[in-house]
Amino acid sequence: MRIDNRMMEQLTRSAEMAKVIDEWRIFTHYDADGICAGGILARTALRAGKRFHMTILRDLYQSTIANLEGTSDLVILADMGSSYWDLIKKLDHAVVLDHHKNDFHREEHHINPNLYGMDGTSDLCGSTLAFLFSIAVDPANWDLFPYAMAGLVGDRQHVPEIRGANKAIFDMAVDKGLVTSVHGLNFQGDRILDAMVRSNDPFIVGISGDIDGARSFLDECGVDPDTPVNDIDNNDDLCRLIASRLVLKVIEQGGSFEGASEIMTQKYLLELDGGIGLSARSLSHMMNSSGRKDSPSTGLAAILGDMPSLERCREFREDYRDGVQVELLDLAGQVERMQNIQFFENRVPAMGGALAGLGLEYFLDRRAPVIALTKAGDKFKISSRGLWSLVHAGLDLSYVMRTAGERVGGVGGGHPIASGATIPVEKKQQFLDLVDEIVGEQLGAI
Ligand SMILES: [Mn+2]
Repeated sequence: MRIDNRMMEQLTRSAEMAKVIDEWRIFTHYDADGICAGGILARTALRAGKRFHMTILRDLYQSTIANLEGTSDLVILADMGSSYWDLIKKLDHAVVLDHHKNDFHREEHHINPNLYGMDGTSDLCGSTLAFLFSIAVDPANWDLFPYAMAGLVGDRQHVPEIRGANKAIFDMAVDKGLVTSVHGLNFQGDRILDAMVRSNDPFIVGISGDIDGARSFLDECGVDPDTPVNDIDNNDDLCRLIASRLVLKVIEQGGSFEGASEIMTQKYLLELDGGIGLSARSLSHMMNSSGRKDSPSTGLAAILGDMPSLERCREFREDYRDGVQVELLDLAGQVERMQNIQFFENRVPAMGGALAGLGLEYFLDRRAPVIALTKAGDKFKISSRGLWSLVHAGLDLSYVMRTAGERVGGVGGGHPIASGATIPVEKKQQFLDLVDEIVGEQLGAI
């Protein structure tokens, strides 16, 4: 697939506008995709001799845009902005590089794959779109591709395979030697035992968070627990033996097709500045964790080449991974079932989406989307997650969250498979009832 020509022409026109403005105000989202998009834009700005100011946001509010009124700076919104396009377009110089669904039509400087016949859920993410903008500013920015790749993996657009415009960019990056792909076990870490025990994705009951269980599993496979993960990846027979037994375990624990397919994976190996080798997944997790630990600027600094920040992101990642695991081990007992959905009250801020997604993929009822509610002051922050099998059956969580959110005086939106909302705390039950009803309509339940 080629990248849509009209979109590329628009990116070029937006890049031309950007090149003549010296001050760039960049807004981006605090997840891995957003931070990577922001990092790519920051480096693009620096290389073009611009001053930039970056704001990394959990949510974009109308007031943020209202405050920009009258500025002569270039305003770039990455991984967000489409929903406020009617306000943003009134600014003198603004570019939106978003991939979330919206109700607008194509207009100058509003760049969103959904407006160009592509699917923003799978074909292009915030960071691959920011990357296209970056190479439209200067083709020498191709070397920033590793960050686009990490963002793509962060938004899970590599599952079940890299598609659409992402694929076109990826293929070119492979040709340029900017990424190497290797098939192997989907465990991150040096030694197999530690990598399996700490793994949340795949989450394998009796192995994840269970060192004795993992040890005896490896024993049954005849594998030394200290074997480097790389050595197993390089040994086809051993790799297949372990993988086939793990797939069986995931199926036995009620895991989804997506979950079972996570055991073996395509690993995308990147090389960062200073010759640092990392997998796209590790880099994306590091960026994601810096955001979740309320320090997305550390992730940004790492992308700008600061080595201590990269190290700090690695620590954030370990902490976050362990924290998610503690919650996952306890999740099954907390989930409540309604007719068409299941939900839980999440205890740890910024973990709701991850827990909902992982729980659904690996051990919760695969027939019902999962809603995580996290209390924040007088609001609930809602994260909802589905599976592709549910989306193919008609589920559109973007519509569900927007509609149910608005009906109880909140806001919501996102992607069909993963979406969010913010609602007044006292509307919890009304909101859940609405979500249950709309999901039931979508999935054709009685
Ligand atoms: Mn994104």
